[in-house]
Amino acid sequence: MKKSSSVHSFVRSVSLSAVVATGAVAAHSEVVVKDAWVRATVPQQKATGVFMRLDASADSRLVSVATPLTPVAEVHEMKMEDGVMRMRRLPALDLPAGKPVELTPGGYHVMLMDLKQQVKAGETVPLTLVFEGKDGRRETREVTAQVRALAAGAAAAPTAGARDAHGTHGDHKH
Ligand SMILES: [Cu+2]
Repeated sequence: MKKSSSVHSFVRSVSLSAVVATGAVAAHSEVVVKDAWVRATVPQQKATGVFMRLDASADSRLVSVATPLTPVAEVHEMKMEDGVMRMRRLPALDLPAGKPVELTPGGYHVMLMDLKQQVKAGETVPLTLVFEGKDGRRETREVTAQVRALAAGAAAAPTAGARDAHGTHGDHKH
């Protein structure tokens, strides 16, 4: 008995990542994750942002993110409204087919909150991303994000969020 070719739809674009699927999966969405990075924190800072580029081959959504750094990781949107930078939580981030979505400081981002320790430049952070296709099928992707500091000159830029400001002190004790 040969269980041969079920419905095989060939993945048109060759993915850079290793093949995650175990077995034949019919026409599922393939999301390519690029340049994932986490903004470094200063001591006592409780929140930071995760950024990346998501390129979906079929309509899908980023529905959750998990990391060992904290149990609280949310997808946020930041945008200017009436001259004020506002941030809100999204239930999911839409990833239209063939239209890359950038998560950037000042835009969409994954917010890590309740951090227990400092996140230092040069470290790497494992992330587990869960994508959901239009058919409701979920796919889990493991990626490694690099921790980077923002350039010193960019300190005034609206970045990982208003919450950051509360943890920032003007005087340095060290
Ligand atoms: Cu945020």
